[in-house]
Amino acid sequence: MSQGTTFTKYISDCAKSNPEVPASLLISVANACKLIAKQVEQGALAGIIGSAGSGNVQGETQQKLDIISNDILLEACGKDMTLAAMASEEMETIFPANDAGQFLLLFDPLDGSSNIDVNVSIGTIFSILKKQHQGPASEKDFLQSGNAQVAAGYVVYGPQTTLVYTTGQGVQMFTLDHETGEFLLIKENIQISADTKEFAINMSNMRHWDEPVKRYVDECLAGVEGTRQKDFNMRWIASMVADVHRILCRGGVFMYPWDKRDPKKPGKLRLMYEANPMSFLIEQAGGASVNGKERIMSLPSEQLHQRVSVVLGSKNEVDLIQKYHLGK
Ligand code: P6P
Repeated sequence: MSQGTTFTKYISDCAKSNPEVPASLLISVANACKLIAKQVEQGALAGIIGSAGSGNVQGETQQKLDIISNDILLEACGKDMTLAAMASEEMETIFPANDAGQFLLLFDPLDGSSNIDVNVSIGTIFSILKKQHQGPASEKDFLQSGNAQVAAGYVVYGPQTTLVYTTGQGVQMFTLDHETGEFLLIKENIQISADTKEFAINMSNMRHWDEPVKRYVDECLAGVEGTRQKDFNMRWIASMVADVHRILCRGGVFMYPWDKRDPKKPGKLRLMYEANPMSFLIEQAGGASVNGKERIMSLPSEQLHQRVSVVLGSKNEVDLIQKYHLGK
């Protein structure tokens, strides 16, 4: 389809040839994100910067915009008759929508919110599953592996407000035209280069990493004089959406690995509404996504807010890191 096609037309046309596509729900999510973008752009002008003075189920301090974004998604998507229930990083349990709905929506309403106060890119991450039975949805219905996702994506609120999604037919990218209020197609079937010279990890945690991660990063830092025989660049935005968007645009590898600070915690990021949706996008774009040893999208889902170690991006780099984790 041609550049400039609206998201609504694009996804509606896709749904005509593939009834599995949750078109109505994707449009509801996109419309909610337009409203979130308006709030994010206002920032201090709307008095919505800073902490809400409450904590979420993760034990993290909620920013005012976390709650505003969550409420916008509940309100906008709750009216969608195809949606059975929602789950969010900001809510302990599920939020019922329409008992007759066939889809389940999971989201991190505003990922990277520590960047809100300093005007650095943040984003909304979403994942859509199918309800596997008739009638009201329960929390158990959400506990499906990443392979079961029927759609996933994010909206990054940065210099542009850009929506990236997949329904398993490749990865498409749309940018919000503030004149018309429409997301317009800018790129189809995005593919990530298998090799890269750019890695993203929070280097301040180096002393806590497991050996395979330390080995990989040390080899990157050794540059052209080392075993990799090339120099690497490092980026860390502390906003997964922004780091993943960069990787979809120019390749790279993103790591938030398990570390020794809290050995019982498998990782910082959440499987259901961060790692699974981003892994779907990355794999659809020809990349790879593992928890170190295993493919993330094949992992069983045991709890709504379970955490996972994440290594994703350019396939050859992820394969090398996985090899190190497997002791090869
Ligand atoms: P750190 C944001 O809070 C987030 O969940 C991801 O978006 C981001 O990649 C990571 O945490 C940043 O974590 O420990 O570097 O602040």
